[in-house]
Amino acid sequence: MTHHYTGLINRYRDRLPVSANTPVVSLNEGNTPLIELVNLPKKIKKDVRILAKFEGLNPTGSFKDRGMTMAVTKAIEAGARAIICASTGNTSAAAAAYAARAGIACFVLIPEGKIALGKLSQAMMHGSVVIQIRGNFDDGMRLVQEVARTLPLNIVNSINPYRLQGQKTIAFEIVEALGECPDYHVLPVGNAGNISAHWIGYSEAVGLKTESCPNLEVAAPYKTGGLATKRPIMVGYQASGAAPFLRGAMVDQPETVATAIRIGHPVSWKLAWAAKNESGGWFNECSDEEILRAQKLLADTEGIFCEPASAISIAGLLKDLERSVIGEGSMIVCTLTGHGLKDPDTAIAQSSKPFLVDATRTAIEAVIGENMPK
Ligand code: AN7
Repeated sequence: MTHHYTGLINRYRDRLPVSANTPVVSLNEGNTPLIELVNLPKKIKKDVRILAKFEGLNPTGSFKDRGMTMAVTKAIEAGARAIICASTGNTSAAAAAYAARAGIACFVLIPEGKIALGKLSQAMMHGSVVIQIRGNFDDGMRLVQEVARTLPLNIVNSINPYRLQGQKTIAFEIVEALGECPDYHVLPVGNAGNISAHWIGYSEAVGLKTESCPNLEVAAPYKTGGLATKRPIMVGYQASGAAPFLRGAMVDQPETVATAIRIGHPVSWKLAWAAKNESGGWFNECSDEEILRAQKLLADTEGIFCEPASAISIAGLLKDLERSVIGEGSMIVCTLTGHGLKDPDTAIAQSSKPFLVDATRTAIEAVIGENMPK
């Protein structure tokens, strides 16, 4: 028996829709750290435990790798030679990387000018065909479904149920780390696949069925239970300018600095409502300002650099702790969905500028003198 970790399909193959003959396409994704926030609870003077599941440490820097290893593996198993997705950035980065690994073609549709630089560089670098559209993610999602109707393309957006199957494994890892489910699980909601996948995973961990699972035929031979005894309350956060779950209706012109979740017509609409309702949870919204403040706060106080869309987990949690809907004594896990390096422009724009001085010892000592803690 080797202890070398080889990705989430091999780790959880008895809980995933794969057979011994399935040709696994993996970059050793998953197994991400669950990091306890040690400074933030003190800073906000709340007696709570907050644990961050840092999905930014996946191979392409976001949680999308969990879904993509499954989606591309099943595409290869079915003989596919090309995959396609619409994306706000991270899905395209993951699709491009796993397609490169599998040796198949990859087409990505992205909204012109509205994806973070790191993500664009990934899709380009891995050799996918990058198609910028004069439209938003929702237009791209519609177009992908239209072209895949006639062309031999395998869609790897989260309407592909294998994506959610891969992404559910995050819940297994959390339960194994804690020995139980947390009281609350908080996370960003964009296209709404991830909250649904979390809920599927937690439900399977305790052995309960859920309306969040889209298509039980593709699910594992339903091997469930035995990992935990109760499910968490699920709380989903949306950017105020792109908050269909708060409005109770689709949003036609979504806008937010958190471009990853600039989505107005989420495809997993029904599944996410099921996760919220079955768990007794709720949705809340945050302004762009609150999102950026939380991103900076996390980076400054805990040394964890996540992208703006991920920081909404923290922004929303701070609000819900403030208004005491999440009470003292609670244990909360928050998913930090993507790495801060994905979006260097937004990070630089909100940080203090570097000093520029002559290359002399006096100049350096002057800056140190002004900035040394007293
Ligand atoms: C960092 O890449 O939809 O609610 O096309 O990149 O499952 O959509 C990204 C979504 C949260 C929202 N955090 O997850 C895409 C895309 C980050 C993200 C979300 C996304 P879903």
